[in-house]
Amino acid sequence: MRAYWYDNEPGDQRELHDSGRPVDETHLASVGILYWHYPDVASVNELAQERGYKNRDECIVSPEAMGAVYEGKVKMFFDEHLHEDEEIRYILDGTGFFDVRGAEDEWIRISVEKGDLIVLPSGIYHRFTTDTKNYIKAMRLFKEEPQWTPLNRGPEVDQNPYRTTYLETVSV
Ligand code: KMT
Ligand code: NI
Repeated sequence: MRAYWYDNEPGDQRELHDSGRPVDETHLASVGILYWHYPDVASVNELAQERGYKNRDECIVSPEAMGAVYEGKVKMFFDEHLHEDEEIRYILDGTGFFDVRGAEDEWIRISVEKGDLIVLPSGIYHRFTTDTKNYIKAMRLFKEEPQWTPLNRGPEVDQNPYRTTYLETVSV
């Protein structure tokens, strides 16, 4: 895992877009991001138990696994959105980027690889993309039934109670 400020330059979302300015663990913690590097699934099982995650699935994002819909899916994952639940991903193989909004609404790019586990708090605006290798396999953890409701950023979602509650946790 490595985090840095996104450069906001045009170009393929799958490129690094590294501004050269790192984001440290303290800043990530201040916006509610948690992460660990777990060598195997036993540690994931412990975390899932502690946080009350009953369900999980695995998804592969790659042209081989998705065929013709791959490019469209990658664009969809990259639409800025939030969820009313935490988003937990454990990277089983491959690499990719989670972009999250920092304390002043600028993009932070979090580069993830095999063994990384990331927790995005409910209400944080974020997006996901594969990188130029076009392959990631991730475990998605869910508290209850697998569900995935991205709420895309807009005036209405800005007023969502999970969003406003989240903002209270990051304001100083
Ligand atoms: C997400 O949250 O955008 C995804 O789950 C994408 C696939 S998992 C890396
Ligand atoms: Ni999401």
